[in-house]
Amino acid sequence: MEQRIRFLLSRDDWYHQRGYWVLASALRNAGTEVVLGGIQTPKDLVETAIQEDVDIIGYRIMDAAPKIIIPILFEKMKEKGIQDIPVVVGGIIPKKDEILIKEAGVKEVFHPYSPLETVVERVRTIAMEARAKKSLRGLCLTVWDSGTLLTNWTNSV
Ligand code: B12
Repeated sequence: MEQRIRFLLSRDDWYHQRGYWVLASALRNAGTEVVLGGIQTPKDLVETAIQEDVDIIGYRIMDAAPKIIIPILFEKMKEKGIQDIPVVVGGIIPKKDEILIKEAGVKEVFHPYSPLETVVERVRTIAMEARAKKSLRGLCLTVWDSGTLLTNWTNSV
């Protein structure tokens, strides 16, 4: 049976809850397992991602400065060795910040009025791609363990 995608959804503010719940139910209706992180700092978010073994991290940013909070998130992810988990961001993201955070590694940024179906489809595609890469990497390591050298293939993953 196909394992369901595990999506960690967190947010930065208390007031703008509606989009958080709307998104959570849309993803859940599409067959995604949504881990509700609630309001989390990057540090807490990383701990939750590890404990819940998620495939993708979603951060809803309504109040914070994305260009400050996202580099902190990536730094914490790297410290804990989970930098391969894709991160998607939505909310109030100024255009200048969008460019910076995408350069830093954010896979996708969603703005107000993005059609929910588009958001859900994109999130699921990104998570599936990351999962496929992860399992291929596991396979490469297994081959390596059994003594066969497949360096070129491993490096291309
Ligand atoms: C409704 C609303 C409120 C409600 C929230 C009610 C609730 N329970 O959620 C209330 C009245 C509480 C509120 C309060 C405030 N608000 Co207000 N609010 C809005 C408003 C009009 C709509 C937000 C909304 O719910 N949209 C509907 C949801 C479904 O859509 P969404 O959030 O845009 O999400 C979509 C995408 O962005 C994406 N998405 C969003 N997040 C994520 C996350 C991930 C991981 C993914 C994949 C996708 C994704 O998916 C959704 C699908 O389309 C926006 C304006 C706007 N057009 O966005 C202002 C807005 C967000 N608010 C704003 C402000 C300033 C405030 C206040 C500070 C105002 C004040 N001075 O008191 C306060 C907050 C108080 C505080 N101390 O922080 C500003 C934010 C400005 C900024 N950050 O730069 C906005 C943009 C209004 C404006 N033009 O100035 N607000």
